[in-house]
Amino acid sequence: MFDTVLIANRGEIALRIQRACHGLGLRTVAVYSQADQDAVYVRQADQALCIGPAAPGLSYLNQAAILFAAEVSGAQAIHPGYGFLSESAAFAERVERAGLTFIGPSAACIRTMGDKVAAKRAMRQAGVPCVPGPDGALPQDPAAIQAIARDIGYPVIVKASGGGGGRGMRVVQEEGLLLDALALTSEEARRAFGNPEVYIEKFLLHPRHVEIQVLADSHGNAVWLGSRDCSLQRRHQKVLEEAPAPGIDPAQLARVGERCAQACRQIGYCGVGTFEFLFENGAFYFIEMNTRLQVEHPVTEMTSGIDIVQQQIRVARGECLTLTQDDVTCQGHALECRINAEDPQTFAPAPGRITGWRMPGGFGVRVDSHAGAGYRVPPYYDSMIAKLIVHGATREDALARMRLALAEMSIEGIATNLPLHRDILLDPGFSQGAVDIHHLERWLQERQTI
Ligand code: MV4
Repeated sequence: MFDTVLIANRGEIALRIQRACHGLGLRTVAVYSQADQDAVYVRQADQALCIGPAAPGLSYLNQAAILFAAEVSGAQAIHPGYGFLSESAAFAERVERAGLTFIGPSAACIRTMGDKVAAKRAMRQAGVPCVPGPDGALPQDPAAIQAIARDIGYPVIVKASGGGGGRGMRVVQEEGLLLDALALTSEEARRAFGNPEVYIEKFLLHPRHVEIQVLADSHGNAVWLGSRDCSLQRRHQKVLEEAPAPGIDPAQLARVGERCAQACRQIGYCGVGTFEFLFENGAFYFIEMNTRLQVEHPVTEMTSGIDIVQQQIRVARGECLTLTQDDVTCQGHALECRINAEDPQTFAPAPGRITGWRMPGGFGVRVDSHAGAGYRVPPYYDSMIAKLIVHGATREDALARMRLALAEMSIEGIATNLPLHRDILLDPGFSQGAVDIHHLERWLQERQTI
Protein backbone atom coordinates (compact mmCIF):
# COMPACT_ATOMS: atom_id res chain seq x y z
CA MET A 1 0.00 0.00 0.00
CA PHE A 2 1.38 3.43 -0.92
CA ASP A 3 0.62 6.99 0.14
CA THR A 4 3.11 8.84 -2.09
CA VAL A 5 3.26 8.67 -5.89
CA LEU A 6 6.20 9.77 -8.02
CA ILE A 7 4.98 11.08 -11.38
CA ALA A 8 7.58 10.13 -14.00
CA ASN A 9 6.26 12.37 -16.75
CA ARG A 10 5.72 15.97 -17.76
CA GLY A 11 3.17 18.30 -19.35
CA GLU A 12 -0.60 17.94 -19.25
CA ILE A 13 -0.51 14.29 -18.16
CA ALA A 14 1.72 15.07 -15.17
CA LEU A 15 -0.94 17.56 -14.04
CA ARG A 16 -3.77 15.11 -14.80
CA ILE A 17 -2.11 12.37 -12.72
CA GLN A 18 -1.37 14.82 -9.90
CA ARG A 19 -5.05 15.81 -9.73
CA ALA A 20 -6.05 12.15 -9.53
CA CYS A 21 -3.53 11.53 -6.73
CA HIS A 22 -4.65 14.55 -4.72
CA GLY A 23 -8.27 13.51 -5.25
CA LEU A 24 -7.41 10.19 -3.58
CA GLY A 25 -5.55 11.90 -0.73
CA LEU A 26 -2.13 10.77 -1.98
CA ARG A 27 1.07 12.83 -1.81
CA THR A 28 2.84 13.56 -5.09
CA VAL A 29 6.47 13.80 -6.05
CA ALA A 30 7.14 15.58 -9.34
CA VAL A 31 10.36 14.86 -11.18
CA TYR A 32 11.34 17.37 -13.82
CA SER A 33 14.04 18.29 -16.30
CA GLN A 34 15.77 21.66 -16.27
CA ALA A 35 13.46 22.72 -19.13
CA ASP A 36 10.36 22.16 -16.96
CA GLN A 37 11.42 23.70 -13.64
CA ASP A 38 8.75 26.43 -13.73
CA ALA A 39 5.84 24.16 -14.69
CA VAL A 40 2.61 24.47 -12.71
CA TYR A 41 2.48 20.77 -11.74
CA VAL A 42 6.05 21.05 -10.38
CA ARG A 43 4.98 23.99 -8.20
CA GLN A 44 1.80 22.21 -7.04
CA ALA A 45 3.50 18.91 -6.22
CA ASP A 46 4.05 18.04 -2.57
CA GLN A 47 7.72 17.55 -3.44
CA ALA A 48 9.70 18.16 -6.62
CA LEU A 49 13.08 16.90 -7.72
CA CYS A 50 15.14 17.84 -10.76
CA ILE A 51 16.35 14.66 -12.48
CA GLY A 52 18.50 16.10 -15.25
CA PRO A 53 18.87 18.35 -18.26
CA ALA A 54 16.25 18.95 -20.96
CA ALA A 55 17.20 16.04 -23.24
CA PRO A 56 14.69 13.23 -22.52
CA GLY A 57 17.41 10.57 -22.52
CA LEU A 58 19.06 12.34 -19.60
CA SER A 59 15.89 13.04 -17.60
CA TYR A 60 12.45 11.49 -18.30
CA LEU A 61 14.06 8.34 -19.74
CA ASN A 62 16.77 8.17 -17.09
CA GLN A 63 15.66 5.13 -15.09
CA ALA A 64 18.42 5.37 -12.47
CA ALA A 65 17.67 9.04 -11.78
CA ILE A 66 13.94 8.37 -11.40
CA LEU A 67 14.49 5.39 -9.08
CA PHE A 68 16.92 7.49 -7.03
CA ALA A 69 14.32 10.27 -6.80
CA ALA A 70 11.79 7.73 -5.52
CA GLU A 71 14.26 6.53 -2.92
CA VAL A 72 15.20 9.96 -1.56
CA SER A 73 11.60 11.24 -1.57
CA GLY A 74 10.08 8.14 0.00
CA ALA A 75 7.62 7.62 -2.87
CA GLN A 76 6.42 4.02 -2.88
CA ALA A 77 4.79 4.07 -6.31
CA ILE A 78 5.70 5.40 -9.75
CA HIS A 79 3.16 6.54 -12.35
CA PRO A 80 4.79 6.57 -15.81
CA GLY A 81 2.02 8.44 -17.69
CA TYR A 82 2.20 7.88 -21.46
CA GLY A 83 5.24 7.84 -23.74
CA PHE A 84 8.69 7.88 -22.06
CA LEU A 85 8.99 4.79 -19.79
CA SER A 86 5.29 3.87 -19.76
CA GLU A 87 5.68 0.73 -21.89
CA SER A 88 9.17 -0.28 -20.85
CA ALA A 89 8.99 -3.79 -19.37
CA ALA A 90 12.59 -3.36 -18.16
CA PHE A 91 11.65 -0.23 -16.19
CA ALA A 92 8.53 -1.83 -14.70
CA GLU A 93 10.75 -4.72 -13.61
CA ARG A 94 13.31 -2.40 -12.00
CA VAL A 95 10.53 -0.57 -10.14
CA GLU A 96 9.15 -3.87 -8.86
CA ARG A 97 12.66 -5.10 -7.91
CA ALA A 98 13.20 -1.91 -5.89
CA GLY A 99 10.14 -2.87 -3.84
CA LEU A 100 8.02 -0.09 -5.35
CA THR A 101 4.68 -0.23 -7.18
CA PHE A 102 4.67 0.42 -10.91
CA ILE A 103 1.28 1.97 -11.69
CA GLY A 104 0.57 -0.21 -14.69
CA PRO A 105 0.41 -3.87 -15.59
CA SER A 106 3.11 -6.39 -14.66
CA ALA A 107 6.41 -6.33 -16.55
CA ALA A 108 5.39 -9.72 -17.98
CA CYS A 109 2.17 -8.30 -19.51
CA ILE A 110 4.02 -5.27 -20.91
CA ARG A 111 6.61 -7.60 -22.46
CA THR A 112 4.00 -9.86 -24.05
CA MET A 113 2.08 -6.93 -25.56
CA GLY A 114 5.30 -5.24 -26.71
CA ASP A 115 5.97 -8.33 -28.81
CA LYS A 116 3.25 -7.95 -31.44
CA VAL A 117 3.38 -11.62 -32.51
CA ALA A 118 3.05 -12.80 -28.89
CA ALA A 119 0.25 -10.26 -28.32
CA LYS A 120 -1.70 -11.45 -31.36
CA ARG A 121 -1.27 -15.09 -30.34
CA ALA A 122 -2.49 -14.36 -26.79
CA MET A 123 -5.48 -12.37 -28.04
CA ARG A 124 -6.48 -14.94 -30.66
CA GLN A 125 -6.35 -17.63 -27.93
CA ALA A 126 -8.58 -15.43 -25.77
CA GLY A 127 -11.17 -15.19 -28.56
CA VAL A 128 -10.40 -11.62 -29.68
CA PRO A 129 -10.91 -11.33 -33.48
CA CYS A 130 -7.58 -10.67 -35.26
CA VAL A 131 -6.43 -9.66 -38.75
CA PRO A 132 -6.11 -12.78 -40.96
CA GLY A 133 -2.55 -14.15 -40.95
CA PRO A 134 -0.43 -16.57 -38.91
CA ASP A 135 0.57 -15.61 -35.36
CA GLY A 136 3.58 -17.88 -35.12
CA ALA A 137 7.10 -17.73 -36.54
CA LEU A 138 7.28 -17.72 -40.35
CA PRO A 139 8.76 -20.85 -41.94
CA GLN A 140 12.33 -20.79 -43.30
CA ASP A 141 11.36 -22.10 -46.73
CA PRO A 142 10.67 -19.17 -49.13
CA ALA A 143 8.07 -21.19 -51.04
CA ALA A 144 6.22 -21.93 -47.80
CA ILE A 145 6.21 -18.20 -46.93
CA GLN A 146 4.85 -17.35 -50.37
CA ALA A 147 2.14 -19.97 -49.90
CA ILE A 148 1.07 -18.31 -46.64
CA ALA A 149 0.80 -14.87 -48.28
CA ARG A 150 -1.07 -16.33 -51.28
CA ASP A 151 -3.47 -17.94 -48.84
CA ILE A 152 -4.08 -14.60 -47.07
CA GLY A 153 -4.45 -12.83 -50.44
CA TYR A 154 -2.65 -9.71 -51.68
CA PRO A 155 -2.03 -6.99 -50.70
CA VAL A 156 -0.41 -8.15 -47.46
CA ILE A 157 1.47 -6.11 -44.86
CA VAL A 158 4.77 -7.14 -43.32
CA LYS A 159 5.12 -5.92 -39.72
CA ALA A 160 7.98 -6.10 -37.26
CA SER A 161 7.15 -7.93 -34.05
CA GLY A 162 9.07 -5.30 -32.10
CA GLY A 163 7.37 -2.40 -33.91
CA GLY A 164 3.96 -0.88 -33.33
CA GLY A 165 2.36 2.52 -33.64
CA GLY A 166 3.22 2.60 -37.32
CA ARG A 167 6.92 1.77 -37.01
CA GLY A 168 8.39 -1.16 -38.94
CA MET A 169 5.71 -1.93 -41.54
CA ARG A 170 5.78 -2.50 -45.30
CA VAL A 171 2.87 -3.14 -47.69
CA VAL A 172 3.41 -5.81 -50.35
CA GLN A 173 1.23 -5.72 -53.47
CA GLU A 174 2.33 -8.90 -55.24
CA GLU A 175 4.20 -12.15 -54.73
CA GLY A 176 7.30 -11.04 -56.63
CA LEU A 177 8.00 -8.36 -54.03
CA LEU A 178 7.32 -10.44 -50.89
CA LEU A 179 10.68 -11.98 -50.04
CA ASP A 180 12.66 -8.77 -50.52
CA ALA A 181 10.14 -6.87 -48.38
CA LEU A 182 10.46 -9.47 -45.61
CA ALA A 183 14.26 -9.33 -45.66
CA LEU A 184 14.31 -5.53 -45.69
CA THR A 185 11.72 -5.12 -42.90
CA SER A 186 13.48 -7.75 -40.80
CA GLU A 187 16.86 -6.05 -41.20
CA GLU A 188 15.39 -2.64 -40.35
CA ALA A 189 13.64 -4.14 -37.32
CA ARG A 190 16.85 -5.78 -36.11
CA ARG A 191 18.54 -2.38 -36.21
CA ALA A 192 15.65 -0.33 -34.79
CA PHE A 193 14.21 -2.69 -32.14
CA GLY A 194 16.94 -5.30 -31.66
CA ASN A 195 14.43 -7.91 -32.82
CA PRO A 196 14.39 -9.14 -36.45
CA GLU A 197 11.12 -11.09 -36.12
CA VAL A 198 8.46 -10.13 -38.68
CA TYR A 199 4.94 -11.36 -39.44
CA ILE A 200 2.45 -11.12 -42.29
CA GLU A 201 -1.17 -9.93 -42.24
CA LYS A 202 -3.87 -9.17 -44.74
CA PHE A 203 -3.54 -5.46 -45.59
CA LEU A 204 -6.87 -3.72 -45.01
CA LEU A 205 -7.38 -0.90 -47.51
CA HIS A 206 -9.82 1.48 -45.81
CA PRO A 207 -10.26 0.59 -42.14
CA ARG A 208 -11.23 2.79 -39.23
CA HIS A 209 -9.14 2.85 -36.05
CA VAL A 210 -11.46 1.82 -33.25
CA GLU A 211 -10.20 1.04 -29.78
CA ILE A 212 -11.65 -0.38 -26.59
CA GLN A 213 -10.66 0.87 -23.13
CA VAL A 214 -10.33 -1.75 -20.42
CA LEU A 215 -9.81 -1.60 -16.66
CA ALA A 216 -8.71 -4.63 -14.63
CA ASP A 217 -7.79 -5.26 -11.00
CA SER A 218 -5.34 -7.73 -9.46
CA HIS A 219 -8.16 -10.03 -8.32
CA GLY A 220 -9.28 -11.28 -11.72
CA ASN A 221 -11.95 -8.65 -12.38
CA ALA A 222 -12.05 -6.70 -15.65
CA VAL A 223 -14.49 -4.36 -17.35
CA TRP A 224 -14.48 -2.56 -20.70
CA LEU A 225 -15.37 1.13 -20.67
CA GLY A 226 -16.59 1.64 -24.24
CA SER A 227 -15.09 2.44 -27.61
CA ARG A 228 -13.16 5.31 -29.12
CA ASP A 229 -12.64 6.24 -32.75
CA CYS A 230 -9.15 7.59 -33.47
CA SER A 231 -9.24 7.40 -37.26
CA LEU A 232 -8.47 11.11 -37.67
CA GLN A 233 -4.68 11.00 -37.75
CA ARG A 234 -1.77 12.26 -39.80
CA ARG A 235 1.45 10.25 -40.10
CA HIS A 236 0.37 8.05 -37.17
CA GLN A 237 -0.20 11.13 -34.98
CA LYS A 238 -3.77 11.28 -33.71
CA VAL A 239 -5.38 14.68 -34.20
CA LEU A 240 -8.96 14.30 -32.93
CA GLU A 241 -10.60 11.42 -31.07
CA GLU A 242 -14.14 10.60 -30.07
CA ALA A 243 -16.20 8.27 -27.93
CA PRO A 244 -18.12 6.18 -28.74
CA ALA A 245 -16.99 5.10 -32.23
CA PRO A 246 -19.92 6.34 -34.35
CA GLY A 247 -22.25 4.07 -36.29
CA ILE A 248 -21.28 0.72 -34.78
CA ASP A 249 -23.98 -1.66 -33.59
CA PRO A 250 -23.90 -1.53 -29.75
CA ALA A 251 -24.56 -5.27 -29.50
CA GLN A 252 -21.57 -6.05 -31.72
CA LEU A 253 -19.43 -3.63 -29.72
CA ALA A 254 -20.52 -5.28 -26.47
CA ARG A 255 -19.52 -8.71 -27.81
CA VAL A 256 -16.03 -7.47 -28.74
CA GLY A 257 -15.73 -5.47 -25.49
CA GLU A 258 -16.57 -8.55 -23.44
CA ARG A 259 -13.91 -10.53 -25.34
CA CYS A 260 -11.36 -7.83 -24.42
CA ALA A 261 -12.33 -7.93 -20.74
CA GLN A 262 -12.18 -11.74 -20.82
CA ALA A 263 -8.71 -11.58 -22.41
CA CYS A 264 -7.56 -9.37 -19.51
CA ARG A 265 -8.81 -11.93 -16.98
CA GLN A 266 -7.12 -14.74 -18.93
CA ILE A 267 -3.66 -13.13 -19.03
CA GLY A 268 -3.83 -11.69 -15.50
CA TYR A 269 -3.82 -8.11 -16.75
CA CYS A 270 -3.99 -5.41 -14.08
CA GLY A 271 -4.48 -1.69 -14.72
CA VAL A 272 -5.86 0.26 -17.65
CA GLY A 273 -5.27 -0.81 -21.22
CA THR A 274 -6.45 -0.28 -24.76
CA PHE A 275 -7.22 -2.85 -27.42
CA GLU A 276 -6.58 -1.34 -30.85
CA PHE A 277 -8.69 -2.63 -33.70
CA LEU A 278 -9.06 -1.96 -37.37
CA PHE A 279 -12.76 -1.86 -38.23
CA GLU A 280 -13.66 -2.53 -41.85
CA ASN A 281 -16.87 -3.69 -43.54
CA GLY A 282 -18.57 -4.18 -40.20
CA ALA A 283 -15.86 -6.40 -38.66
CA PHE A 284 -13.28 -5.88 -35.90
CA TYR A 285 -9.64 -6.94 -36.34
CA PHE A 286 -7.29 -6.69 -33.34
CA ILE A 287 -3.88 -5.20 -34.18
CA GLU A 288 -2.16 -4.14 -30.92
CA MET A 289 -2.72 -3.61 -27.22
CA ASN A 290 -1.44 -0.50 -25.45
CA THR A 291 -0.55 -1.21 -21.84
CA ARG A 292 -0.55 2.45 -20.72
CA LEU A 293 -2.91 5.27 -19.92
CA GLN A 294 -3.59 6.96 -23.27
CA VAL A 295 -3.68 10.60 -24.34
CA GLU A 296 -7.33 10.25 -25.40
CA HIS A 297 -8.61 8.68 -22.15
CA PRO A 298 -10.73 11.79 -21.34
CA VAL A 299 -13.33 11.07 -24.06
CA THR A 300 -14.02 7.77 -22.33
CA GLU A 301 -14.14 9.52 -18.95
CA MET A 302 -16.76 11.94 -20.28
CA THR A 303 -19.01 9.21 -21.72
CA SER A 304 -18.58 6.71 -18.87
CA GLY A 305 -18.44 9.16 -15.97
CA ILE A 306 -15.48 7.16 -14.62
CA ASP A 307 -12.21 8.79 -13.53
CA ILE A 308 -9.89 6.41 -15.36
CA VAL A 309 -6.70 7.71 -13.70
CA GLN A 310 -8.12 7.34 -10.18
CA GLN A 311 -9.31 3.84 -11.04
CA GLN A 312 -5.86 3.02 -12.40
CA ILE A 313 -4.21 4.12 -9.16
CA ARG A 314 -6.75 2.26 -7.02
CA VAL A 315 -6.22 -1.07 -8.76
CA ALA A 316 -2.44 -0.52 -8.49
CA ARG A 317 -2.97 -0.19 -4.71
CA GLY A 318 -4.47 -3.67 -4.78
CA GLU A 319 -8.08 -2.55 -4.40
CA CYS A 320 -10.88 -4.61 -5.91
CA LEU A 321 -12.85 -2.99 -8.72
CA THR A 322 -16.03 -1.63 -7.23
CA LEU A 323 -17.71 -1.36 -10.62
CA THR A 324 -19.27 -4.24 -12.46
CA GLN A 325 -19.91 -4.26 -16.21
CA ASP A 326 -23.56 -3.36 -15.50
CA ASP A 327 -22.40 -0.15 -13.78
CA VAL A 328 -20.65 0.97 -16.97
CA THR A 329 -22.86 2.86 -19.39
CA CYS A 330 -22.10 5.16 -22.28
CA GLN A 331 -23.87 8.52 -22.04
CA GLY A 332 -23.86 10.87 -25.02
CA HIS A 333 -20.83 11.66 -27.12
CA ALA A 334 -17.40 13.18 -26.46
CA LEU A 335 -14.78 14.71 -28.75
CA GLU A 336 -11.16 15.64 -28.06
CA CYS A 337 -9.01 18.02 -30.10
CA ARG A 338 -5.27 17.77 -29.49
CA ILE A 339 -3.96 21.33 -29.45
CA ASN A 340 -0.35 21.41 -30.61
CA ALA A 341 2.24 24.16 -30.77
CA GLU A 342 2.83 23.75 -34.48
CA ASP A 343 2.38 25.47 -37.79
CA PRO A 344 -1.17 24.68 -38.95
CA GLN A 345 -0.04 24.41 -42.58
CA THR A 346 3.36 22.67 -42.39
CA PHE A 347 2.92 20.89 -39.04
CA ALA A 348 6.43 22.02 -38.05
CA PRO A 349 6.77 22.31 -34.24
CA ALA A 350 6.43 25.92 -33.02
CA PRO A 351 7.87 26.20 -29.52
CA GLY A 352 8.13 29.57 -27.79
CA ARG A 353 6.53 31.83 -25.21
CA ILE A 354 2.74 31.98 -24.94
CA THR A 355 1.68 35.62 -24.54
CA GLY A 356 -2.10 35.21 -24.68
CA TRP A 357 -4.22 32.32 -23.39
CA ARG A 358 -8.04 32.35 -23.43
CA MET A 359 -9.73 29.05 -22.70
CA PRO A 360 -13.33 28.10 -23.49
CA GLY A 361 -15.63 26.86 -20.76
CA GLY A 362 -19.19 26.17 -19.83
CA PHE A 363 -21.35 23.08 -19.66
CA GLY A 364 -19.74 20.01 -21.22
CA VAL A 365 -16.37 21.68 -21.90
CA ARG A 366 -13.08 20.48 -20.44
CA VAL A 367 -9.52 21.65 -21.03
CA ASP A 368 -6.63 19.47 -19.86
CA SER A 369 -3.49 21.59 -20.01
CA HIS A 370 -0.43 22.57 -18.04
CA ALA A 371 0.14 25.69 -20.16
CA GLY A 372 -1.02 29.29 -19.73
CA ALA A 373 -0.08 32.90 -20.43
CA GLY A 374 3.66 33.34 -19.91
CA TYR A 375 4.39 29.62 -20.33
CA ARG A 376 7.31 28.79 -22.57
CA VAL A 377 6.72 25.69 -24.74
CA PRO A 378 10.07 23.88 -24.69
CA PRO A 379 11.44 22.57 -27.99
CA TYR A 380 12.63 19.24 -26.57
CA TYR A 381 9.36 17.33 -26.24
CA ASP A 382 6.03 16.53 -27.88
CA SER A 383 4.29 19.68 -29.12
CA MET A 384 0.89 19.00 -27.51
CA ILE A 385 0.05 21.83 -25.12
CA ALA A 386 -3.64 21.20 -24.41
CA LYS A 387 -6.53 18.85 -24.96
CA LEU A 388 -9.92 20.39 -25.60
CA ILE A 389 -12.64 17.91 -24.71
CA VAL A 390 -16.38 18.41 -25.09
CA HIS A 391 -19.34 16.25 -24.18
CA GLY A 392 -22.87 16.44 -25.59
CA ALA A 393 -26.06 14.42 -25.51
CA THR A 394 -25.51 13.36 -29.13
CA ARG A 395 -22.64 13.49 -31.62
CA GLU A 396 -24.29 16.50 -33.27
CA ASP A 397 -24.47 18.31 -29.91
CA ALA A 398 -20.83 17.51 -29.23
CA LEU A 399 -19.81 18.79 -32.68
CA ALA A 400 -21.71 22.04 -32.17
CA ARG A 401 -20.20 22.47 -28.70
CA MET A 402 -16.70 21.84 -30.08
CA ARG A 403 -17.19 24.45 -32.84
CA LEU A 404 -18.16 27.07 -30.26
CA ALA A 405 -15.33 26.08 -27.91
CA LEU A 406 -12.77 26.31 -30.70
CA ALA A 407 -14.14 29.75 -31.62
CA GLU A 408 -13.79 30.91 -28.00
CA MET A 409 -10.28 29.53 -27.58
CA SER A 410 -7.31 31.71 -28.39
CA ILE A 411 -3.59 31.21 -27.91
CA GLU A 412 -1.17 34.00 -28.77
CA GLY A 413 2.61 34.22 -29.11
CA ILE A 414 3.08 30.83 -30.78
CA ALA A 415 1.52 29.07 -33.76
CA THR A 416 -0.99 26.33 -32.94
CA ASN A 417 -3.17 23.91 -34.87
CA LEU A 418 -6.37 25.64 -33.66
CA PRO A 419 -7.13 26.82 -37.24
CA LEU A 420 -6.77 23.23 -38.47
CA HIS A 421 -9.26 21.99 -35.87
CA ARG A 422 -11.74 24.73 -36.78
CA ASP A 423 -11.50 23.64 -40.43
CA ILE A 424 -11.87 19.94 -39.61
CA LEU A 425 -15.05 20.72 -37.67
CA LEU A 426 -16.44 22.32 -40.86
CA ASP A 427 -15.66 19.28 -43.04
CA PRO A 428 -18.95 17.59 -44.01
CA GLY A 429 -17.15 14.24 -44.30
CA PHE A 430 -15.96 14.30 -40.71
CA SER A 431 -19.24 15.77 -39.48
CA GLN A 432 -21.06 12.86 -41.11
CA GLY A 433 -18.95 10.45 -39.00
CA ALA A 434 -17.26 7.06 -39.48
CA VAL A 435 -14.39 8.26 -41.70
CA ASP A 436 -11.46 5.89 -42.33
CA ILE A 437 -7.79 6.24 -41.32
CA HIS A 438 -6.90 7.89 -44.62
CA HIS A 439 -9.58 10.60 -44.42
CA LEU A 440 -7.53 13.38 -42.84
CA GLU A 441 -4.53 13.01 -45.13
CA ARG A 442 -6.84 12.84 -48.18
CA TRP A 443 -8.70 15.94 -46.95
CA LEU A 444 -5.42 17.81 -46.34
CA GLN A 445 -4.27 16.91 -49.88
CA GLU A 446 -7.51 18.17 -51.44
CA ARG A 447 -7.37 21.35 -49.38
CA GLN A 448 -3.80 21.92 -50.62
CA THR A 449 -4.81 21.76 -54.27
CA ILE A 450 -7.84 24.05 -53.97
C1 MV4 B 1 -2.58 -2.15 -40.57
C2 MV4 B 1 -3.21 -1.42 -41.60
C3 MV4 B 1 -3.88 -2.13 -42.56
N1 MV4 B 1 -3.91 -3.49 -42.51
N2 MV4 B 1 -2.63 -3.48 -40.56
C4 MV4 B 1 -0.50 1.55 -38.43
C5 MV4 B 1 -0.20 1.75 -37.00
C6 MV4 B 1 -0.20 0.43 -36.38
N3 MV4 B 1 -0.82 0.49 -35.08
C7 MV4 B 1 -0.95 -0.45 -37.31
N4 MV4 B 1 -1.15 0.32 -38.51
C8 MV4 B 1 -1.83 -0.19 -39.54
N5 MV4 B 1 -1.94 -1.54 -39.58
C9 MV4 B 1 -3.29 -4.13 -41.51
N6 MV4 B 1 -3.33 -5.47 -41.48
C10 MV4 B 1 -3.14 -0.03 -41.57
C11 MV4 B 1 -2.45 0.61 -40.53
C12 MV4 B 1 -2.46 2.04 -40.55
C13 MV4 B 1 -3.11 2.77 -39.56
C14 MV4 B 1 -3.75 2.15 -38.50
C15 MV4 B 1 -4.38 2.88 -37.53
C16 MV4 B 1 -4.40 4.27 -37.60
C17 MV4 B 1 -3.80 4.89 -38.64
C18 MV4 B 1 -3.13 4.17 -39.63
C19 MV4 B 1 -2.51 4.82 -40.68
C20 MV4 B 1 -1.87 4.10 -41.66
C21 MV4 B 1 -1.82 2.70 -41.58
